[in-house]
Amino acid sequence: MKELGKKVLAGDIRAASRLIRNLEDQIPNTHIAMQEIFNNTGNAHVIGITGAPGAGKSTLTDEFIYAFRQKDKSVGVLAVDPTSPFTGGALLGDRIRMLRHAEDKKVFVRSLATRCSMGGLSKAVGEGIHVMDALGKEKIIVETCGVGQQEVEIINHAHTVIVVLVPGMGDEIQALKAGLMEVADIFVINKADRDGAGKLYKETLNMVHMSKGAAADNSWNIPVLLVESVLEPHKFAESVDAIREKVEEHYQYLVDNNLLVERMRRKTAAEINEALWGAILQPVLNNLEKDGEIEKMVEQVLKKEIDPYTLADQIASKYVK
Ligand SMILES: Nc1nc2c(ncn2[C@@H]2O[C@H](COP(=O)(O)OP(=O)(O)O)[C@@H](O)[C@H]2O)c(=O)[nH]1
Ligand SMILES: [Mg+2]
Repeated sequence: MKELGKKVLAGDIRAASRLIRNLEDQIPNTHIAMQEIFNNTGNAHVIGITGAPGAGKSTLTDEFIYAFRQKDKSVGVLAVDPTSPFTGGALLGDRIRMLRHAEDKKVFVRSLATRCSMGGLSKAVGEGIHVMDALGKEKIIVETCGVGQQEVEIINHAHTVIVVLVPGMGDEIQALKAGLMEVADIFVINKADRDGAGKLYKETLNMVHMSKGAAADNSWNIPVLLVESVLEPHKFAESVDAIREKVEEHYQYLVDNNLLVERMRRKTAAEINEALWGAILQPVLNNLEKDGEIEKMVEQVLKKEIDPYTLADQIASKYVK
C-alpha cells in the first residue's frame, strides 16, 4: 500500500486507478497513500457538471475534454454515475464518442460506482479528485448523476459549477426549488433542437437577473449559455468551447479575488471530520466488532438493561483520555 501514492505522483495511471478503487472499497490503510499525495494536491481546477439525468452532462463532458485538450490542458473526469457512457451504460453511439479520448495519455476518466440513490456525494468523490490532482491533471471534471443532494453538494467539491438545464422539464422552477440557483456559476441550456429551448433560456436569464440582488457579495455575473444541438456536431463543438472559455474566466475570477481557498473550506472541514472518524471511531468500532461486543450491546439495549447514551459514555471513558 505504501508507494502507491508515490507512484501516483510519478504519473502512474494504473496506480491512480487502483488507489481510486481502494478508496471506494474502503480498503484498510488506503489513507497512507493519501498522506503521500496530500501536499501535491490543490493545483487542479475542479469543474462540477450537474443537472437532471438525461440532461446531456456526459455528452457535454466528452466535448469539454476535447475543448480542453485543444488548449493542451490535461483532463481528469470523475463520473459519479453508474449509467454514464463512461461506464458503458449508455447507448452504443455515446460509447463510441467517448472512445476518441481512449488513447490520449493526458485524459484520465474514471467513474465511481456510487449509487445515485445513496444521497449525497460520497467521500470517495473528494478523494478521487485528490488522486487526479496528484496525478497532475489540470482540469478535473466531476459529473454528478443529478439526483437530490448531489446536485447542490457539488459546490463543496468544485471551484466552478455548471448547471445543465433542458427544455420540457420545468427546470426553471426546479432550479429555484432545489437550491441550484445558489450553486450555479454557469447555467447551460442544452438540447437546443428541442421545443422550448429559447423560452427556457430567457426564463433562466430572468431568474438569474432577479436573484442578483440577493447575493450582494458576489460580483461574478452568472452567465446563461445556450448550447447548439449535439445533432450539429460542428456548431455543438464551437458552443462548448465558448462555455470552456467562460469556465476559464470564472477560474480567473476566483484566483483574482482569492476565492479559490474559500470555496474549499467546507470540503476541508468535512475531510478533517472523516479523517478523525477513521482515526478515532473506526478503530474502536473495529475492536468492539471483533470481540462480538456490538451484538452484546444490542441485546442489552433491547432488554433496556442500559441505554445507548450511558453505553457510549462508558466506551468513551475507556478509550478517550
Ligand atoms: N436531442 C438532443 N439530444 C441530446 C443532446 N445532447 C445530448 N443528447 C442525448 O440525450 C441523452 C442523454 O445524454 P447524456 O449525456 O447521457 O445525459 P446525462 O444523463 O446528463 O449524462 C443521450 O442519448 C444524448 O445523445 C442534444 O443537444 N439534443
Ligand atoms: Mg451521464
